[in-house]
Amino acid sequence: MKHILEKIKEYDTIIIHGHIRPDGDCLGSQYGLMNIIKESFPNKKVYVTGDVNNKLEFIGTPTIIDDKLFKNSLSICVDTSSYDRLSDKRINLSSYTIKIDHHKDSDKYCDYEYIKDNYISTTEIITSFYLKYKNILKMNDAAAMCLYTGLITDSGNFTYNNVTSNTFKMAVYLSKYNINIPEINNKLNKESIELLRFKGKILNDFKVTKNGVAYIIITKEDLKKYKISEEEASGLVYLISNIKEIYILFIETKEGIRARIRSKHIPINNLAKKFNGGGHILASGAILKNYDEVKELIKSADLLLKK
Ligand SMILES: [Mn+2]
Repeated sequence: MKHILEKIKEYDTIIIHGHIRPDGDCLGSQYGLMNIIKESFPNKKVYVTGDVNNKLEFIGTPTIIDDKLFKNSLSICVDTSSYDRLSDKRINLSSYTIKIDHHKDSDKYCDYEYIKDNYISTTEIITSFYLKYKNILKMNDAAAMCLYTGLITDSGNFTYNNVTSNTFKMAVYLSKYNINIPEINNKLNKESIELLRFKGKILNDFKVTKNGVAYIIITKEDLKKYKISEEEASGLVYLISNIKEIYILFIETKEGIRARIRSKHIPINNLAKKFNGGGHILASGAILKNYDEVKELIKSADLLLKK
């Protein structure tokens, strides 16, 4: 951690990268860290680069920055386990690269990597980093709001596996700042009529296998018909979470059929790996080439539950 602080001190330009389809933890980490660095070192130039998530624009809206800004800069990649998942991949243009992440099986692609896979969110790591060096670093309300948002989104409001006393400690600390907790919740939970109707469709159409894998397949036509974005639809895997042990959402995307695999107790990361995917023990994903692979994945998941 000391090394990260030293590198932040050393560089005048710092660029913060995140992953494709950024979530609350990704953007919360990007903007949380940006605000801490700006508040602590007002003369440094700090940029957030990468993809936008319209629903989370209250955290911040990244823009793709110019190539020339990378000259003599430090790139920090947050919440992004592999180079492929980076939304802005130009880290080779920077002089030095650091990764801060909480994913298991994080691939090495930076000069220095700080990985804590027992932390619920990357914002938990960044908050801990701040607290460790709070004699040097400064927090502000904006940073606290961003970091808190990552904490609640990646932890399912403090209900998931890997929520620890440290997670709560960080939440207690961040809540001392002027952040509007009900308002963050309102913004995260806001939904359109279309989305609500689409949820109805999922609840009607999901299937359950013999041994108890609940799954739903969402096609491109479904998205079009209900006027739902891929992003919104893929976030709905939780809708079928309370029926059975393993639950999967399949969604047709440009890259292929994306599978979001979730489990309550049985590890499913190896199942995802079998299909060239990966992720956490109880929350993994893969991109499938066709519906034969979809069938195969469902069958493999079903076998995991066979008594
Ligand atoms: Mn995360």
